[in-house]
Amino acid sequence: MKSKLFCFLLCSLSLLSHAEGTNKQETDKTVTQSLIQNPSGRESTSLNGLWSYVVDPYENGYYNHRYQPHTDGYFKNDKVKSPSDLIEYNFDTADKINVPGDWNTQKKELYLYEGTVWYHKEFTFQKQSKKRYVVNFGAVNYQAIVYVNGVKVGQHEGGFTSFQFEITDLLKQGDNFITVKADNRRERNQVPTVNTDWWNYGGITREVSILALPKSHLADYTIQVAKDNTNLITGKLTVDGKNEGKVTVVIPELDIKKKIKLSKNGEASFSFKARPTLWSPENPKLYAVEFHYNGEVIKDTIGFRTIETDGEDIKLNGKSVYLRGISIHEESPLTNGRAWSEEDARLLLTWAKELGSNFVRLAHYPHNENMLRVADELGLMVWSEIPVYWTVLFDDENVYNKAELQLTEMISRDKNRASIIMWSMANETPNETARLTFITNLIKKTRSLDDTRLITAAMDTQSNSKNGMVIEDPLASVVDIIGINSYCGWYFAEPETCSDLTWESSYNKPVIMSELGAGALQGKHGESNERWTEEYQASVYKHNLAMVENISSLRGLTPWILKDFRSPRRPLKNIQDFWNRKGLLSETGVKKQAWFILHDFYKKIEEAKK
Ligand code: GCB
Repeated sequence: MKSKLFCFLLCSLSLLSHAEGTNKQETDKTVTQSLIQNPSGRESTSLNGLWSYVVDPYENGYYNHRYQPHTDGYFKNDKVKSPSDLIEYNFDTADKINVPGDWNTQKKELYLYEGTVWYHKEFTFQKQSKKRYVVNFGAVNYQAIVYVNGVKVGQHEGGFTSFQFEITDLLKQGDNFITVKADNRRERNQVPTVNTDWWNYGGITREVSILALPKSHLADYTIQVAKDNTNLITGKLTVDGKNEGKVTVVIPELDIKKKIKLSKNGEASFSFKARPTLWSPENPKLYAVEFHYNGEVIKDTIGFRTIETDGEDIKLNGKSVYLRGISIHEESPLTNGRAWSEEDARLLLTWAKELGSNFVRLAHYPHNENMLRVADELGLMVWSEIPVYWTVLFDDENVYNKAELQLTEMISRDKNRASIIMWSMANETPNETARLTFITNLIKKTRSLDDTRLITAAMDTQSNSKNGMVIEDPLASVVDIIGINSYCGWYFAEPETCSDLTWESSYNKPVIMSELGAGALQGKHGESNERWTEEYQASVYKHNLAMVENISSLRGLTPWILKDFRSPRRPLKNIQDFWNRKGLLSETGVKKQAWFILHDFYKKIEEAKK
């Protein structure tokens, strides 16, 4: 297994060297890898805190005047040694910026900036000879090239997933430096593509740490109850390094201590009997689970549950559930920008609970790990999604590879979170053949990585026949749960007409109304037919909620959206000012009238269940 991690390192390096001399757009191929599972459960050194930064709109620190990569770019961290030296950057005197954190909301002048920023941090490190070291980035939006002590260790593309590089040989005893070229330029062949409806926050937006691992370590594990038998706990183990024999899995509360023998190549599948209390929103039971291997004890907290569909029903632990959901972007009033911390996660998800939710749609990209861990703890079921949004280039193989990489990294990081019940492949994609092939391939990949969760996509294409709406996007036939985004009363029709709008589905699958909503500026009042007033938004909710009650295959909804969020598509002065105003809460968390309408609706549903 040693080869896996090293391959990642080497493959990245070889891709980089291949990339040199070519134009940036051609360097897109990235390597799929399985991540070191549970970085926060490992011995680690945090690199969070203040980093120096240099803004580099022309990528001067990377390319020379012939647009060839420099061999002595900013990553070399060269210093003036004699007064005649010409060096046009200096990380020692450069301004500082917080990591994690987007640059847009930390630096006024970078609010709308899109391009390269160099991040640099110097740190002292005590290396132990028996350890291997891996640098773990929670996320960098969108492209990152990472250098340790002036040497490239790899590159990563995709703004919302973790990535890691082994740096054992590059780390020094004592003084070290790490440099990251972060580039959030939007390009047509990216995932997402150039146009979205959210802010393109740039930078090192999630935590950074160096993991200290035994030479041979348990790189990856999966643990869950068997799909068809909740008295059986099953899993998989993957060791990286020399096979040291056995991994011990301990679940103290269930009196479990199992020694699992590894195969020659350092892998094992296991299953043993146990009777865990199952995880659910009513009782989000989590167990402390430990993995002991080669001197390392990895601690995790794991919930056990099953999820399946049965005709038009969604069944959690064998019982039908109705998903009282809400959509959420990864933005918090605590940061005023991209959210990343446990506090941010707790604030957002506590609001969702207060609303009466048992389910959240984490739109439109994989959120930070704290969101999933807090969702596990609070008992919120989760829809987790990759940014295959609107019109990515569906007929471009490279773009497919990028989407598949993000999907793989999302599943690799989060497969042990009980809260996640469905993976979403895409949002509002056009009904075209290339699109269907692209998403069908993503679905195949998902099922090969995780056949225990459900697959969904939010769809956009419904025909408005004489009798109402008909779900007829062919994507509906390849997913397990049909997500429908529909803005009756906002993008089409008068709000009052929505109550009577009918929906037809011929798929015998559960349907979730994955978006509905309307914009309102918190504190703006008027008649219920006046756009942007709280009354208008409340009226849209009232009539849409009447509509959803009549959709027989509907098993839940995730209205758009918990909180106002930044979007450059929303310039209307004194109303939007670059905020999408469809939040039930203002950007600072003040409730609008529609909040109470949805809250009462969810209360009614919950009470009807009793
Ligand atoms: C949608 C998109 C979402 C937008 C929303 C809107 O259909 O899925 O990303 O933000 O509509 O506000 O228009």
